[in-house]
Amino acid sequence: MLLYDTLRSGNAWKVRLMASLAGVPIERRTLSIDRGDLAKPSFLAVAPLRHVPVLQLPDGSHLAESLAILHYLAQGTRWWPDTLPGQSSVLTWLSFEQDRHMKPLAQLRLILALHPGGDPQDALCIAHARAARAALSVLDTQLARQGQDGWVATRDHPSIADVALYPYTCMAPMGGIALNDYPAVQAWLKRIESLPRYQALFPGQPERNLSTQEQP
Ligand SMILES: N[C@@H](CCC(=O)N[C@@H](CS)C(=O)NCC(=O)O)C(=O)O
Repeated sequence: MLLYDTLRSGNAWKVRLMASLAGVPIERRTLSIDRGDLAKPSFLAVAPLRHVPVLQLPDGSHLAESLAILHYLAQGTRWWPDTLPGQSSVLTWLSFEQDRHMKPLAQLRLILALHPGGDPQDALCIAHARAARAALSVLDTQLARQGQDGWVATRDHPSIADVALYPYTCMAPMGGIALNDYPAVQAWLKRIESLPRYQALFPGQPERNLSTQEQP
């Protein structure tokens, strides 16, 4: 399968992480927002939502949205639970990720790290920081409730909810959000990074997870 991504997209990182953890081989077609690749007709033809990630499936069709792609890749694996309560709990945390978690963290990283020159005292940044801290507090409370070795939605085994929530939580410090106040989150990040076949933002270079460098 072929993944359309960009080098530093956290939403595409979710997909590459999931594919690696589930042992699904994927090829990458890495585009550049700065070069205008996402506005080109060749990309728009396969990406009606005009965002990465997009995954080309074996039948030639294209699937958009990171969480839909995680759901696709996890079928038949323990990353998508086989009980209705388990599946429903995963959906709860996927909704949380899109509704309250990803956007403020992604925007802060974009404004303050990837496009340097942003002002953390700007009203928009202050609002994003407040929303990001509120989301991390919810996540920390949930992880503490799940126990020392527990996972976000399903206590005994990680699910696609853990994969979905990992990248932007891990990269929160790039947007000025320190993780020291969230001990259960910090321990959970380490558990994810210890999983067999964990994949860093730049494959094989976990020390660059918080890097602003474009070079591969
Ligand atoms: N809800 C979407 C969000 C995807 C998204 O925001 N993608 C960003 C990169 S991380 C993008 O393609 N941005 C292009 C642009 O802003 O022009 C998902 O979870 O996949």
